[in-house]
Amino acid sequence: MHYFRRKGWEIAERHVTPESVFLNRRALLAGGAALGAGAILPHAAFAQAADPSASLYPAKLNDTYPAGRDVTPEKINAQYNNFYEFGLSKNIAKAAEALKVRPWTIKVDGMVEKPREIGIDDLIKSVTLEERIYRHRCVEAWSMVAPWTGFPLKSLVEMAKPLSGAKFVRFETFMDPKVAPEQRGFWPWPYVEGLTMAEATHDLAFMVTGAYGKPMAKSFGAPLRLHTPWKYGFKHIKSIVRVSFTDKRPETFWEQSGPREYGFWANVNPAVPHPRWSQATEEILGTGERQKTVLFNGYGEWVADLYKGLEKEPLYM
Ligand SMILES: Nc1nc2c(c(=O)[nH]1)N[C@H]1C(S)=C(S)[C@@H](COP(=O)(O)O)O[C@H]1N2
Ligand SMILES: [Mo]
Repeated sequence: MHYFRRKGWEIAERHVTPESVFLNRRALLAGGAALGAGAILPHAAFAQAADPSASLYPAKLNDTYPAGRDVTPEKINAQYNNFYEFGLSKNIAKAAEALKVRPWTIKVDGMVEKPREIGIDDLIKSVTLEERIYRHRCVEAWSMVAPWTGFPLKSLVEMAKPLSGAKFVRFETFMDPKVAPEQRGFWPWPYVEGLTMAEATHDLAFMVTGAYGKPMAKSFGAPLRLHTPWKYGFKHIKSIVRVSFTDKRPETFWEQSGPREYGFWANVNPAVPHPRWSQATEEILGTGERQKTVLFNGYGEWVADLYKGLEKEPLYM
């Protein structure tokens, strides 16, 4: 565990990142020997039938929000993921194959007219899929550009018919320690994220079902993940099984794990450093090059108004 002596941004080993260093360090402090010891189940045992939604891809490109940068090659992106349920390295694609993504049901509950459960394929059929090319900025100071396929989160919100008192949307990832080895450890699983209603109904907030013109790989968070490109990557919760409407701000996985380092808002801001590293620049995944980080990850003209009157909130952690 030599890397604990280094600072986050000095880490040379590609498989040890600030977020996972954080999880690891806390595990060691607590004597959590179980972390990282999970067995990876044999890949072939989980071979599955073809994805029933496959014929809906590729979908038409919506270019309202130009990425302005090159798409990260699929080969690079699909081998460099944060999905801590399956391990603390970036190299979890094989382990994530253990996740069974059909049948898959999403519970929609809380402050809604009528709580319900909806199968992923019924959900996909009830919307119009489109492609959007989004920039993605991880809090660990790397970035990529991905061609996602999906639908605006606001269509799901409309479908859910939230009550007028609902102020937040809470998202939850699957919980299955038999499949996801890290969920056998003591972290506050399942992974939870949240948005305000204003954020969730903003046209940029996107529910992702596919990537690179086909149903997305499990490592990307199949069959349903969130992408809010003006926020740090940890907001973009993967493999969602529950969407709840509430009048209380959800306590997220990262707020519970490290409240001094990771907050609810998590808007990208180069001027506000993470407590352990600078956010001024980012490494462009797959290139070895760095570029300057931009406020709201460059989406400010569309989202800055969401935060008027909230200046006292810790909007950038
Ligand atoms: N359930 C779940 N969702 C998650 C994560 C995770 O560990 N578990 N990691 C987050 C982080 S830190 C990032 S940067 C992105 C990574 O998405 P990618 O693997 O598609 O690049 O997923 C986010 N969503
Ligand atoms: Mo991240």
